[in-house]
Amino acid sequence: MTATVAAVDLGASSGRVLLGRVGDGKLHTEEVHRFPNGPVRLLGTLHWDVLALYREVLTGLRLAAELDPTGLDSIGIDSWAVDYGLLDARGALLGNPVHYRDSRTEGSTPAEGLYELNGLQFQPFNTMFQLMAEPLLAHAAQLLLIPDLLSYWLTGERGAEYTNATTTGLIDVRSGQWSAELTRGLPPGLLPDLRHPGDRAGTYEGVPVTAVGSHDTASAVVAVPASNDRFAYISCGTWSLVGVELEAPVLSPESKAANFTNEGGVDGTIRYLRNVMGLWLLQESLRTWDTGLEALLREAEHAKGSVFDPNDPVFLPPGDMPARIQQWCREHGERVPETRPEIVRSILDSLALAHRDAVADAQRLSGKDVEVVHVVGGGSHNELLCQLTADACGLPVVAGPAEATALGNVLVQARAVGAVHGPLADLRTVVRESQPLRRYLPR
Ligand code: LFR
Repeated sequence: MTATVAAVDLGASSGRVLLGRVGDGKLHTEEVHRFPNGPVRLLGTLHWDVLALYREVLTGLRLAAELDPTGLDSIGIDSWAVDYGLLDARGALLGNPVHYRDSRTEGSTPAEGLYELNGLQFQPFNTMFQLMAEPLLAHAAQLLLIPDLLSYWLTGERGAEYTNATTTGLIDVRSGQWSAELTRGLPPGLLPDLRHPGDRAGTYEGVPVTAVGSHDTASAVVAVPASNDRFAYISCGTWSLVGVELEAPVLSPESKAANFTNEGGVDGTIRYLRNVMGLWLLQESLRTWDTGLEALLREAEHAKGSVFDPNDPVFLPPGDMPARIQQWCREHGERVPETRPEIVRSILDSLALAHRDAVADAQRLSGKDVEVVHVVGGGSHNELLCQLTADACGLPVVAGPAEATALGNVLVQARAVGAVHGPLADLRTVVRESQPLRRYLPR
């Protein structure tokens, strides 16, 4: 059987809708719609433009349906994590969703014992901390994470997809259920019933909507083209999510101190990883300079870089990134990069070293040894970053696919409708055999 599915993949800087055809162990995808996404500041608060996103999703689904006259077999939606819309008792949206980079969660601190319960690295923007700063909470009947909200608008049905729900901080990492302890004090019924990747989430114009790994990183990890389980991955886009796939969480004090997270993956796996600030540093620099990347990357190859800590929280909010990087170097006695190529080189050198640290820590803390690092996502196109990462890790890097998130979304749908079978390893074989990949050896 061959299936044709539409994958909606929303990233922090762009969204896309892909048409995927899967059958006979082959995967073919075609991008049918792409649109920009980004924060909108409104009366001092940073929001997403969620209605514009919904309109783009509808446009993309219409274009996908036009390309496939026999009718889509399924639709699946993923996006970045942690952010949500609140609904009132009638199901209407209460206020426009707030962006996780908004300053309302500045100064959050994790309670004692939290890591042992939810297994999550501390990030000030995790949903549970946003809820502590949420003025609309008292008026809310239900909370839907972004992909679940869009899915509700398409289908009229509500649920909480598990992989994304694990990023709220409110799921018990051992049971995989909403934690009674962590959700105490929230309005009763706020959190919808969980559904899992592969579950039916309703229908849109007669087409089944399938829950996928609706956390984009969960979908990306599905499409890592690994040939055995001794791999680390870097899902490299706005963030670099660096880690390994495990069967059980690691909740040791060392793991907590190293700020490693245990996020829920597809098929009950654990995404044991660290958030590294990622290409956000570069995106915000280019936005500040109002310039493109290509020429700068070529110049950066021969430029001198300085090393800064990309995970310093000063880099989290939007704003003048080059100035913050220079300021960081000045304050920490590092040579201050002056030219644009030097700043770009500093970003890439610093990310490569942060990738190395995370790959090394993931192995040390989990006891899992890896022989290859897979770089997936848009960052896999950045040749200099891939080479620097291979050099820093002292391991071969396999780069691609750039659209791993959308491919993971497609494959989980295809499996749900019976066009592909088997465990994640089998889905990964389909990716490996259908996608161009590039290998970088450490120098
Ligand atoms: C990547 C990502 C990360 C998450 C961050 C915020 O797009 O989903 O996994 O930590 O965005 O939601």
